[in-house]
Amino acid sequence: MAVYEGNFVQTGDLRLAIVIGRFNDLITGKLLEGCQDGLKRHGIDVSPESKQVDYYWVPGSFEVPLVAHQLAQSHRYDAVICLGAVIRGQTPHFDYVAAEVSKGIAAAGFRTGVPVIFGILTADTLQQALERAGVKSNKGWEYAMSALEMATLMRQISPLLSHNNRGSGSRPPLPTEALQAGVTLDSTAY
Ligand code: INI
Repeated sequence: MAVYEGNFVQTGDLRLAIVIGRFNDLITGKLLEGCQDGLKRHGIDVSPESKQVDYYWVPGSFEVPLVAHQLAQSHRYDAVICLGAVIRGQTPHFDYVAAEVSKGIAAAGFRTGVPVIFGILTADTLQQALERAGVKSNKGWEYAMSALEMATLMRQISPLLSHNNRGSGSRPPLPTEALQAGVTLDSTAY
């Protein structure tokens, strides 16, 4: 049996992209700060001179998936972190923006095989958003941790995949279920 899981320590050579929506930048700026804080404390250089992290600003959450998809498709990055804030009440099209951005971010990950982290804060009010963006806790930190965990996990999974068959000999490709979180693999079978 083999158990695969990501970690927060093998971060030295990870490359990350962060896509940030300017809309509601009072909130997204705070999410970015929390995200950078989490990355920095786990060994990632987040400075302006960084060769590990690149930042991409877009007008709003709706534009995030397109850029995230392009960046993931470039395979320059081990993970793409998407940051945005969609607040109900500020717009009648809250539901449209929220639905499209969540579907788009999920699609970007599925289509490219690169972890694309859903760091879009949805809230009913500005107050609620503020509380999750630094006043009580900062969700940006959690998004950073998800990126590190997924990036380090995918580095372990990648050599096992049939299209990237380094070192797996004549063993059959992994079943799709094996790529789901929490599944343990029988290493004698694969
Ligand atoms: N963009 C957001 O990131 N959050 C919102 O709450 C929001 N609202 O409320 O409208 C929002 N709208 C802008 C949208 O993301 C696009 O940038 C815009 O529609 C242009 O395509």
